[in-house]
Amino acid sequence: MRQHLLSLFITFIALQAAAEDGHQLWLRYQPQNKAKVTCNQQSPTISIAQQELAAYYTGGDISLKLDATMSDDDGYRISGNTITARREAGLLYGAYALLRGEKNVESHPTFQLRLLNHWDNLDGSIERGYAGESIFWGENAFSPELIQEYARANASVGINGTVLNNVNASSKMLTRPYLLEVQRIAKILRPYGIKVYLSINFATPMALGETKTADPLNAAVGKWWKRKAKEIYKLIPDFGGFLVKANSEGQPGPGDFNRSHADGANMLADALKPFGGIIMWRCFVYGANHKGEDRVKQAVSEFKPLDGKFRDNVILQTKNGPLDFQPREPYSPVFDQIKETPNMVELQITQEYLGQSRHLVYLAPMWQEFFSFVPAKQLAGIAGVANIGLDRNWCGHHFSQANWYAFGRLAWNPALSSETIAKEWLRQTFTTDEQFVATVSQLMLESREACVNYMMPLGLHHIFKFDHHYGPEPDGFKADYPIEWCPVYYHKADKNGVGFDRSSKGTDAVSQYRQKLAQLYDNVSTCPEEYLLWFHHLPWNYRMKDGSTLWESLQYHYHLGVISVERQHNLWHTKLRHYVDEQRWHEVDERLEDQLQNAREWRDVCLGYFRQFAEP
Ligand code: GCV
Repeated sequence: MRQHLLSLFITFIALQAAAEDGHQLWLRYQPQNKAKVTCNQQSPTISIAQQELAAYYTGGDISLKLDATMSDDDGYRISGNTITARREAGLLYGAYALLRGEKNVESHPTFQLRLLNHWDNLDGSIERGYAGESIFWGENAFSPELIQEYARANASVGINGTVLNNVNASSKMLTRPYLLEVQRIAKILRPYGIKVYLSINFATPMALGETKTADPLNAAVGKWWKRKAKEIYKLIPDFGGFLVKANSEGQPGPGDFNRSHADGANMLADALKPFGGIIMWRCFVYGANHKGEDRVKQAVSEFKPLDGKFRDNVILQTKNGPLDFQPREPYSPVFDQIKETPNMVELQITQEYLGQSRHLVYLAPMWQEFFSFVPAKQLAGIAGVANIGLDRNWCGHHFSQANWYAFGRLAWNPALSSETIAKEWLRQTFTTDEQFVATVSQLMLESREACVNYMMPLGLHHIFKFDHHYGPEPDGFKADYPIEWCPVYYHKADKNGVGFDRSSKGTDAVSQYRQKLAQLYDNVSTCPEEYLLWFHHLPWNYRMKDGSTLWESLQYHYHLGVISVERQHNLWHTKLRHYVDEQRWHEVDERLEDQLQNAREWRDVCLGYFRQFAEP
């Protein structure tokens, strides 16, 4: 009996050791301890680069060199067994690049600001988080080891900044106990080349009862922020700056005191300027000053008149699309209209509107679509709303890790193809078997279009279930919603047709786009079909380019979306099984099954709803 128990115990331990829970992300180097790594200087960052290479590099000894003649950014050069960089962080990025397999290259980041935005609340919950609670805040948070692993993962893909809290920010964030926490986090992230930033509540001094108002032009308010900046920089000398959501979805802002976004941003910018900090001011505003105006036009209406009126340490941060992280949107015309103020783009890694952590949707193709319209060189930075939580595998779905990885890689080089990134990630995360890599990368590349098809094809948008945004609710209408949250407001389906008329005959949102595109989108016969119902309201029997009617085409797309997921699930369930360890295979399989059911639900609910108008 004892013998039996012992052997059971040994089997249990062996299984535990083999259990593959995804926690290691794409960082699965095998210890080698073969390389001798030297450097012409020493620092905590350089030590990390040395340790990583000494432990895992297999190709011989390495020398690291700081070289002041290289261009002043985070770039690196790998030449034979030498990594050269201008900055220490560059040596670290070069080390990870070498471990990833890069050889004889010189590489420089396109964006100088490559930031994650965490929508983490101080109680540990995460707004639109689908992978457990916050790694930074709340009862279970703050494990220095975990934060170090997070830092390492980010550094391995070149992310150099992180906003630690939700843009719907608590005023408590800037109180002493929390700032001390920020200091502890910053200390762990610093050697990995990662700066910390905070989201702030614009009314903080007033909310804490330390000023009577939060009016940005009030002298006491300005002074309060200057004092606060001094306090922050004393604790965290390399603090990055503030991210601000103001006068948006109920958040306070300068508008509450009849001041403009520029007044608000500039007051904060002045407070951080002496310390080198920046203000990232979000353009995600609607409702407040523009009631009744098409929501997708409101950011340009609000910010264009202020263009050029911001201090030089203010950057406007705008979501990729003008609405809200839909599976497909045309790009935001803010990027065409704001010319005198630096812009940065906010992408959403967490899949709020793309199946959350239940669906396998690889987002790189969506982000590249954005860059095909908005050249990266026009942008001062890039931010990604993180999909990271306390779940053992960090992101909920094993494949959601690919979106974190892809965000970092594209933030470094937006010209990398989605396919290259997918393959890189697969080889590091699962196996280098080329059959597996070819099949799964193809599956990943098709996954976003599949999602658009089974959720909202042909330019449909925002027909999600209220609030949680997971399933379909095309009939969603409650008089007490803000109208901009009602699906019926967006699809406008009735017996005469479907779609939102944003052409020059409708809300004229098309006119916010640069000339050529404005014309292209305005004219129904030249408008790309993937944006058709975004820009036009059309009869059900409208003829599509392939000769089918709009109604037939809509049905075709919904079915196609479901068929794609069926195929993906089949592949994973049968052909791909033997390439993947049991735990990860099983967890992905289970989620693909859920995804399939949810895709069918989207198809059936949406087509069922539209049918009553299309086939009365
Ligand atoms: C952080 C959408 C989301 C909100 C989010 C907001 C924003 O409305 O549903 O959860 O709030 O965007 O980006 O500020």
